[in-house]
Amino acid sequence: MSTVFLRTLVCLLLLLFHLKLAASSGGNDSFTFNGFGRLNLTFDGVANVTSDGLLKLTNMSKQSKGHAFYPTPLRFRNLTNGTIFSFSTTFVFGFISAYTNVSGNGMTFFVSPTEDFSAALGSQFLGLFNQSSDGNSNNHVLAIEIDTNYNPDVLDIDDNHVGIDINGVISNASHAAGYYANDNGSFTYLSLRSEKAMQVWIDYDGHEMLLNVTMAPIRMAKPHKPLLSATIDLSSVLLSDPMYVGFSSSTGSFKTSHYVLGWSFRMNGIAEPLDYSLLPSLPRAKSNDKDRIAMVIVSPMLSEPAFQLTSESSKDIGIGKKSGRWTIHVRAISNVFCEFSWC
Ligand SMILES: [Ca+2]
Ligand SMILES: [Ca+2]
Repeated sequence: MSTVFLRTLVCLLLLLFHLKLAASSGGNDSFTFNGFGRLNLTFDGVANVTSDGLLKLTNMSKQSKGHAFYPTPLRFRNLTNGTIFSFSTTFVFGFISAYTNVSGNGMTFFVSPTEDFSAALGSQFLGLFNQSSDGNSNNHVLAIEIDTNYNPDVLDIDDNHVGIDINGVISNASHAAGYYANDNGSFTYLSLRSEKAMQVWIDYDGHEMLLNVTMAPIRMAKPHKPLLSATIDLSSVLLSDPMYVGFSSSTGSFKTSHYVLGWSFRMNGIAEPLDYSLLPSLPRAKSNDKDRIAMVIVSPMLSEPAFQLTSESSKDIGIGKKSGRWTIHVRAISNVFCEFSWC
């Protein structure tokens, strides 16, 4: 009798499992997280959820990467006619750096066929790619990057931008972080290093093949004009098989924590607005704990340095005499050192 009962129970559980899969493949998936619980997401690398419900993608360690995924892969393609569904997502994020004036490297929202990013690198690759895989059309990855490090090797426009990435970190389109005012269209620059929470909206119109990315400070209504707007046929990027949605983040030389406070997603519709009153707060780093990476302006007329530089590591920035010449070295980008010398 108990064996029959157990078999019945197993059959029921299998039926429920298949019903869940069917629900996740019907093109109507949606979810909203106003703050996170550990069971809301799956994690990789240093990513985790804090006790107060913050998704913490990186944790103030250098050369790190973290990923968080919605546990169930979602179907982005209409199997009847092969087109890509419209979708929309919004999230609130914020970065906390160990330094007063730099952070790095950034984070992405991504759609990927795999949860396995073990071969991906941090730093400018944002935990999604490496030197070999970057730009490969077989990646089938769409990412929206929020980037705080200027990496000229991957054609970054500056050290404070948002980009649309297809299969690699050389962006198809990118723009300095900020928003356009609804009344007069003027552009307001937003510093990603401000340690203030900000919101991003990503909307893809499958019929128009139009991808819009919009951002604003938290609690501001979504601006009418997107920050980025690009016509992209995602049918060559997103696969027929269900794909994972989530966030990646990486650090390089600068110790930074990258946080997500809330996240909403909807296939074939507008993502449910986040409830700001329910979101956890972005932690504040104590300013007197911070190191300062100085901007260095060197005058060749000086015979001795007339300023004091401090850094958490003499490897990042240093000053001294080399072959009788005063020399400043700055590790500005990953392991690239810049040296300035004068007599
Ligand atoms: Ca970068
Ligand atoms: Ca970039």
